[in-house]
Amino acid sequence: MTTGYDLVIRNADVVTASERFNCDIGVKDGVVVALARELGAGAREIDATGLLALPGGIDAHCHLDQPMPEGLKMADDFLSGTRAAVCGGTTTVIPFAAQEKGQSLKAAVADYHRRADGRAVTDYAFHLIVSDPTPEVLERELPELIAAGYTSFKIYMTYDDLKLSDREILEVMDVARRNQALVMVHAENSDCIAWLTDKLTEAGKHAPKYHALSRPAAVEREATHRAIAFSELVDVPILIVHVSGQDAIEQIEWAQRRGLHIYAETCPQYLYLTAEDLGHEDGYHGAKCVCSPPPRDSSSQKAVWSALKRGIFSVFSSDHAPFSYDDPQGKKPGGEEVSFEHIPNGIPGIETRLALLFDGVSHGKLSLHKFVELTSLNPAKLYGLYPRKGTIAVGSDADIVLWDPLKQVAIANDALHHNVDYTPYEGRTVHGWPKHCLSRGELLVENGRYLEPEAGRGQFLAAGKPQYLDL
Ligand code: DUC
Ligand code: ZN
Ligand code: ZN
Repeated sequence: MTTGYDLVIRNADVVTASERFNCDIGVKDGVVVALARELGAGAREIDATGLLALPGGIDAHCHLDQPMPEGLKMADDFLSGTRAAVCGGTTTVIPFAAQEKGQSLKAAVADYHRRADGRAVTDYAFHLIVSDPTPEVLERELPELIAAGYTSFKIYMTYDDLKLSDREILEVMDVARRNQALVMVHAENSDCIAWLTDKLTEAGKHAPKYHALSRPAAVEREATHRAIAFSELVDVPILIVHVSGQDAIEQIEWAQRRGLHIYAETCPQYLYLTAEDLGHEDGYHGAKCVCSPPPRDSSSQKAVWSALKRGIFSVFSSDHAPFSYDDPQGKKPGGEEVSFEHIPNGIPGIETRLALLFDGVSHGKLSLHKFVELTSLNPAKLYGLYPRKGTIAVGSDADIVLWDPLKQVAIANDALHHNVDYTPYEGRTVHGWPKHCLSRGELLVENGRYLEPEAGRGQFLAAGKPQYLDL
């Protein structure tokens, strides 16, 4: 029996994806070493009476300090982004090391490490973004990077500077199959978007609301179906990211019923925002909610809640893509209110992700176990971090969040810790909020107050191979 704990959390109501039990949690050297009643004394003790002890959240889709095209800059780097993450109950982030066309993938990874090192306060792994699958990338760089702990990569079916042709998508998926990596797909049809955008702008339609009309559900549905077909042809599991609503969900359910390994992710914006939030003919404030795919309508919101509950989605991420509103490098490029197709895509959400989903638990839309599965266990498994991350168990990192399930919080940007000048959820009240947050046994947030941990304490996590989930 271990004695002399660094930390003991007393009377914790521990909840994992499958269990709920009341006990003390003993922590030594950053790792959970005991789960039992009446543990011996710890050098430090936390009383968790009345709180829920959940595994730290894993935000498996967020963008931090990602290099941007000329003139644009993300508002959050690894310090402000992980600070906001931990204040919202997230203890591991997985942002993207993005390859520019013409750039070596390894150079992109090295550059991204320089951005994270000395800055992150939570642990982090990297996904790759493959935008230029040259023979060198496919045959040498990707297999070597996968072996070195970068076991997931995102590909785009849209955006001129990122998109791959159908042939290139097949080649990348084939590398994933041969090396057991997971391909994440941004599924929107590029030519449809370009055609619709031209029609809208030629008709003088430039307001942010037209962003949604340039990327209707059919655009996402078609690309989702095509990605599924490619996955079937190559015989490799894939994960469709940021699924926005009913149409794409139907495609994914259809594939899952056929026994295909099609995983899916959704995000808070598809539960809480609609296309109406992109505004009306006049005004530019709707730019705050411009993201892709765009938010849909209230019936799609219901479909997303239902698919979360039914296990169609495996992962719930923020897709935090931080551009400030009043910022010439953000939502007003060059200081201008620009036509919708030039507004940088993405909304902030790294700190509010978990509380927004937890509110669904508080209102009986989702079980607490499903919450843990979607926000911690499944991303840990799919992205090769389990069992170090994703659960509370002997031997796992002591990434533990003590939630106050009864606390009501009216979300206000002034109280958030990111570096963005707005939140799309301003004024929305949620039930349940993280009270204390520990990363590897170190208290980073106490009573909701950020304790200013040392920048750079976060460790890089070399990811293992994906552990595929039953669907
Ligand atoms: N895709 C993302 O994954 N994030 C932000 C914008 C986008 O198109
Ligand atoms: Zn995307
Ligand atoms: Zn994203």
